[in-house]
Amino acid sequence: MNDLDMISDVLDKFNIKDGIKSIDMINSGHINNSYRVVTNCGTSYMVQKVNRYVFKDPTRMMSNIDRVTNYLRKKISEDGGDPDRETLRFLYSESGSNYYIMPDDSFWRVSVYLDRATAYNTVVDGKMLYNAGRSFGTFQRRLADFPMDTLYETIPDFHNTPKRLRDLFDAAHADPLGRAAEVSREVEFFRSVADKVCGIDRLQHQGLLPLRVTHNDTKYNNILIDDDTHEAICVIDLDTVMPGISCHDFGDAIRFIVNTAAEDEPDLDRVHVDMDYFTCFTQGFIGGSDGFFTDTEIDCMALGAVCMTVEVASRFLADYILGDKYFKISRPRHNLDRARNQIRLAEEMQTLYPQMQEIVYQTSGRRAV
Ligand code: GN1
Ligand code: MG
Repeated sequence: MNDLDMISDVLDKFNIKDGIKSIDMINSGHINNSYRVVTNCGTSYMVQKVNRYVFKDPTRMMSNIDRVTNYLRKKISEDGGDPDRETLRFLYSESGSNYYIMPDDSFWRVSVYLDRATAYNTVVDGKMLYNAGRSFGTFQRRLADFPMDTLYETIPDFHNTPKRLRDLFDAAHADPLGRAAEVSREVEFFRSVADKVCGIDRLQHQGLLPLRVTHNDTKYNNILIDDDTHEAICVIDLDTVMPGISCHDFGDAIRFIVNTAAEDEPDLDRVHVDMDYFTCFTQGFIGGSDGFFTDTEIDCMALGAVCMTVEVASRFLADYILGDKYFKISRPRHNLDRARNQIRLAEEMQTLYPQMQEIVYQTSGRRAV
């Protein structure tokens, strides 16, 4: 059965009985299947089928999400905010959990859809970027005292950059589909930057960078912007919230935001780093953090941008070599286009690294340690 035919049965399991008025597929994510469903009463829900190839144990992911969202609700209330607008609320199904496994083993969840708010796939203005930066920073701050050890690792080694690069080299070596020859230049790029981009991982292992509860997928379209106020109100896509490194959250957001082209733009001449956007987001994320980050974290933020761009490029390329099993594609060579795009972006970031570093220092009022 396809997803659309199942949605009404899924809603039934979540005790939503008022009939479906409309269903729209949301195409921005690369992993789960997401639908906005409006019922006849006019209530909107986000209905999602979780990707079980990517999330091997989605029940653990939903347990993380349950505890993190409940914790955030308390923190938001304490801050005088509106928990129903500033964090996600997942519904409980007839089985008592915040998910439901259908007879065909598909894994579903339903959350309240926030109206009058938009997830943007492209940057519209700097003020919104600043707000997004603040909001991702606030997300980490609010979770600073969350008992980190109780969180499951929803995808093991998710931002383990050395392992991601090893996986790519192994994929190129195994070359099951004969695709490695055409990407030998790209694979060489990863060998040339490996030592540099693994620097954050080394510092973390030396105990110089703290683990925090981080989001780990801070794409710009993973934040909802209020249609009226343009405030970044709610961080969404909590699937990879787990212990991580703050510079990775900063860097992953930057790699998406500063790109003057879409992440999968095949014309590489259109791919550049927008330094104004870099500044806006940095001012929100770091400037709005009231000294939350350590000096070493500040020192690694710009490197985090290069690191996350290289890492996701390696993941796209490995997926292309292995037959496009992880990221959804909508055309042949889509993952190769994405990988080449991100490599180009990372190359330009390396050139601009001193300027990025300077902006981070100026914003934080701190210098290299
Ligand atoms: C995926 O789910 P989505 O589309 O927000 C991926 C991220 C990548 C991103 C690249 C669980 O994010 O790690 O950075 O694509 N999420 C997962 O666009 O692998
Ligand atoms: Mg995601």
